[in-house]
Amino acid sequence: MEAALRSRLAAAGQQGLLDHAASLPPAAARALLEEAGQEPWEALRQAVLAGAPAAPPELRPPACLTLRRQQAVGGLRPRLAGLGREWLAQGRVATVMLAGGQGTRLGHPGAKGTFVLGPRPDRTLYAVLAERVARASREVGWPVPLVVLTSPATDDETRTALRDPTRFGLQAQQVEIVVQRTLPVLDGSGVALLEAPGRLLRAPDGHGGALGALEAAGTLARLQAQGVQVLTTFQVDNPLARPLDPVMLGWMRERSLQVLGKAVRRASPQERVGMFARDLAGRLRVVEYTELEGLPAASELAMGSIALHALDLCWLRSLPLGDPAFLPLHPARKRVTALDPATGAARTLEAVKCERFLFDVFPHAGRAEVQEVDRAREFAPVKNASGADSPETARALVEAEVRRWHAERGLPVGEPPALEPLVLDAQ
Ligand code: UD2
Repeated sequence: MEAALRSRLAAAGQQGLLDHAASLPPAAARALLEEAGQEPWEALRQAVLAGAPAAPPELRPPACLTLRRQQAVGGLRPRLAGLGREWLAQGRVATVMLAGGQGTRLGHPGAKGTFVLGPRPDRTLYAVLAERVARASREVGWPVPLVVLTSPATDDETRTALRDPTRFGLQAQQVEIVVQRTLPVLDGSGVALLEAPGRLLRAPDGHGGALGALEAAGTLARLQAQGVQVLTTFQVDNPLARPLDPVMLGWMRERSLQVLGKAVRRASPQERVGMFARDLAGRLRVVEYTELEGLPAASELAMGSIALHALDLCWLRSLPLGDPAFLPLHPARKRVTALDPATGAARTLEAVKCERFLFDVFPHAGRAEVQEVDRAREFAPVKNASGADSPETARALVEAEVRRWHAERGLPVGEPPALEPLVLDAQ
């Protein structure tokens, strides 16, 4: 085995790893080679050297369902909301919160879900979103399963924050935490980096890794056995996310869709959102904002993904989720601190982490649509420490929505308004 592995690693440009292993005590060398033997070095190196998978050049803007405009048509929204609430009440829906990312841009130490959005000190992103799932569950009379995807970088803190789900109004067994895998980080020439002697430098494998992790953990099979038909996915960094939106679920049900993605009109060509598009075969896809450059149709694409998707679980499980090569690798440059094996000292350098994206399953769906939503009501990203998509802009958006929500119901609102969970609504 070892000879074959050594020649495979050498052929994949990892001779440096072999040289480093030779400098280690035998047990450490064996452990390192055993770990290295599990990794897709050829695909990683290809991603680093060739860049992201090229999007088809003939992409066109997708047709969009804009329920806001249609709500006057015979009360479509309330009817869909009724269908969605029925599915929720029947236990047909589960939701996955994506919380494995390293919130580097926010400058928040640790798991982004523990970031306090305020105004009260207990208003963390985890609290605001977990309470929203709890409130919606109470409204429909069913404890909707909440799966939280973490990575080794966020798992401990997340388990601590969510150790007692009843604090957020959830039932004890309503929350499941699943850890995604990681992938080796490479330098710009595709060579593996070390975190410490005998230890590869690694980073989370992208939220596309959620699917393989959920399948491997048996979560998808268990949910399906419980009668769940739709999995919605949302991000921990959007305090206005409505993962159990009955209108979205009703449309999914009405149209027997396999995928429904929520979108907002992109605010500017620079807005950091993936863009929905259809290829010539009519398949829906999202082109990430980091990969739009040079795309002929880029300027025509208007609908940006807010990373809130509904996925048909039976269809999802028909895909080869367990095959690591199923979803393409997307390289992203990132400054890291790695060990210089030659000197044994730490060095900071521009490296490449490779991720898989959840939305790369969209082109495999025969029936996939896009629902345009109202940005002010559903999208308040917390990405950067200041400026656009910052805690300040997000807080202002959430407060405005909480005021609007109370005003629509003729309810008084506290000052400053508590970021109380925005519950299910069809407005
Ligand atoms: C994401 C979307 C972008 C747009 C935007 C809206 C992707 C790749 N890009 O941009 O198209 O929808 O959000 O705000 O989705 N995460 C994990 N595991 C990982 C990596 C990320 O769980 O290995 C989570 C992370 O915790 C966060 C979300 O995925 O909740 C997206 O994080 P990101 O930084 O990868 O993507 P971003 O915010 O640049």
